[in-house]
Amino acid sequence: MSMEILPAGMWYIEKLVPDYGHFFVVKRLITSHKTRYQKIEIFEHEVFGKLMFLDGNLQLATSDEWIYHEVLVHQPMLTHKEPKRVAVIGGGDGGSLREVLKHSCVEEVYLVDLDPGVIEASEKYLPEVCGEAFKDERVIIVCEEGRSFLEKSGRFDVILCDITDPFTGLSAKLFTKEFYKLVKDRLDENGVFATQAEASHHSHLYFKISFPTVTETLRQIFDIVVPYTAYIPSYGTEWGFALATDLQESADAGEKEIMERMKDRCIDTRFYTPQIYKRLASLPLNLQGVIENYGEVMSDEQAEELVELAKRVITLGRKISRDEILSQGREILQAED
Ligand code: AG3
Repeated sequence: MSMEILPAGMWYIEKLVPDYGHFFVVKRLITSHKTRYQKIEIFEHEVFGKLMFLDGNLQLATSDEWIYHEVLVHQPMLTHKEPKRVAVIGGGDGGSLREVLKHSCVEEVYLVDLDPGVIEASEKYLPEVCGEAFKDERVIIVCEEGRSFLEKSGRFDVILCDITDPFTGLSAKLFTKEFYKLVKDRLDENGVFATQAEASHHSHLYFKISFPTVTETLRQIFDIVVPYTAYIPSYGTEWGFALATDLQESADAGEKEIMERMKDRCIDTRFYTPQIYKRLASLPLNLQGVIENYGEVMSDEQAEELVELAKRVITLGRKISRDEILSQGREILQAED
């Protein structure tokens, strides 16, 4: 739930799924405004630092955004032997961009975010996240939908999706097999792709697009898919990611190689270590089971349905039963606000 005004001391409630969520006590409101695409809210919290929400969904907290960004970025970047050309889809806050730029081999990075308002807000209110990343001469900023950008772009060594949750509608079509096919076409033959892939332990129990469906959908398109997870304290849950490539050799990189690559590229991290590389991708048995049992292939057609449903329900604003919510996805919940 997002509020028009967020006075200090108020509880900001993020409904994570239809039947549970988090609340954060607002210490100081920094901004609450609408862009053409979404509502941006940034406020300070005693422990989590600054928090940024888009349409009521938490994107980052300054206390731990570096865990999310290091994991999303370094896992694929270190899997590749020498990434020079990189595209970040989404990531308008600049955190992923900052991590990509740490790799000294990088020559060119496209940051492709639909909403210039997120970039502006980050530059203005979250300098600790974006630093000088947007000003780096290797960076090309493109404010465009990720898919239409890739349809006409050149090829990349690494493509990353740092995108919002699919149930919000804006990014649903960046989780489908048609999109992943396009990503594969835009990767060099040694190319590596990675995406955020929703909450690893429970997303499949609530949403149509979830950690196991992202993994399974990627498996339709790429030879090697490595789902991985990390605990992000401000998300209150373990978060899923997925890496995909067609090159077996890259997926087999060992601790020594990763250590050398980190050293050669002068990468300085707060969370990531060469040992973490394998640990992130060592899924416990229950999560392996989730992928096996709930993995489904997502198509554009299904994603479109999801977006339509979200729009319809928001317009109707009707109350619905928990069962209906669970079967149709979290977007319906917003109608209850
Ligand atoms: N990108 C999407 C993270 C989604 C987290 N969702 C949630 N906690 N409900 C984050 C953008 C950071 N660059």
